[in-house]
Amino acid sequence: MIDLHYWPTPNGWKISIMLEECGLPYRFLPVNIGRGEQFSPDFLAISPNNRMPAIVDHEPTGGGAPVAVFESGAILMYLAEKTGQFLASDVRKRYQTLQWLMWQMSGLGPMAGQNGHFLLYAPEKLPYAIERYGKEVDRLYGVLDAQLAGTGAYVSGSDYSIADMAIFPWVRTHKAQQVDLQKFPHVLRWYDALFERPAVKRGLALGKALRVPTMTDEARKSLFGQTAQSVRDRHNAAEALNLEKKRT
Ligand SMILES: N[C@@H](CCC(=O)N[C@@H](CS)C(=O)NCC(=O)O)C(=O)O
Repeated sequence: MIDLHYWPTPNGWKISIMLEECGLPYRFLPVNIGRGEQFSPDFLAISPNNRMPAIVDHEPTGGGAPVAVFESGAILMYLAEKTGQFLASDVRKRYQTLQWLMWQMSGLGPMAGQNGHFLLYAPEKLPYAIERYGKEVDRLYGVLDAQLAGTGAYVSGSDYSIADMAIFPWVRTHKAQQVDLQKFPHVLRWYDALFERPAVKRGLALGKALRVPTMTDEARKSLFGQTAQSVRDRHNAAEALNLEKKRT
């Protein structure tokens, strides 16, 4: 059984979609990031970056102790290796997929994340930040469109892969990102096709009822007030708690 520590957001959907695609049994453990549950000592022991998603595989290949993985890209690779699905073993195909997975992890995800932040959540409208991230997201959609025009099918070639599963949930946020998909016909064709996949629908539905559409003050404080000092404070608090537990 796999524990999925998850909240219904683009990075979470990558893994709920992959688990549904693979047909692996899993247990959904909500991490309400608006309420600060990502800072609980138990979760930090699995995901020290205080971000979800994370998984714990209680039946790893080859047996032995459970395996915990954080970072959605690493989780997708782990599950692909475990199941032998959605990541080819042929070296050329494998690295086609892995390079587009890294493109999502280092490019589309962070840039769209910042774009969304300055468009939707920043207390003031900052034209420079909005233009900077808006242009970069536009450029990245241009790159994706050209790639999909070339393959005529999926992002890394003729086979559906973990790269598609990483990119799709972020493209799902295109409206909030103020991206007009009509400008990117190959992305639109690919996006519509993926939306029809039953496993994608099930992955997107996981925890849907828990999703809060508006940013509350509590969530804003939990998500946007983090510094190195808040990380240190939490480590110290967890250590103090451990010492206390050992003493009693
Ligand atoms: N690079 C990480 C990013 C994960 C991430 O940013 N998760 C967000 C929700 S989409 C989160 O857990 N935020 C909690 C916080 O900011 O404290 C991954 O891909 O797994």
